[in-house]
Amino acid sequence: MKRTSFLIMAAIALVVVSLVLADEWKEKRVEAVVGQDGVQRVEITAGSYFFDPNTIVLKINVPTELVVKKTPGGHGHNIMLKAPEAGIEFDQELGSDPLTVKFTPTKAGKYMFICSHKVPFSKSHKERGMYGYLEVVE
Ligand SMILES: [Cu+2]
Repeated sequence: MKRTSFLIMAAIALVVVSLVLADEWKEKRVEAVVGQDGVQRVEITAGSYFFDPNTIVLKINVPTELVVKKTPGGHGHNIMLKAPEAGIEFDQELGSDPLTVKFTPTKAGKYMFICSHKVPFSKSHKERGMYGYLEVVE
């Protein structure tokens, strides 16, 4: 009986540890606000291995600027999304200066952006949680 409860405790501990160590993705949602110049702007911070926010609601047919800042040091990252049918297409490396990605979304929908970096024999940055969504709404 004692041995059984020890095994159960060990199993529970293992689950807890693996949950803590898992690369988890939690939604951080933001709705773009249209500025006086008619442009909707959102600032995004990119780091190992996340985009913050990672769910961005955009209005359709409104010029958009995503200002992407990389956290200092650490790994190199990029931001990539290819949805030309929706007027959204970018693939740019992030440097120490903020990067401004400009486009006008023309089709409602949910589009995934990612960091496409990957080191051989290891998980890709996307697999580690470095992805997010643009939700284009009417
Ligand atoms: Cu990356």
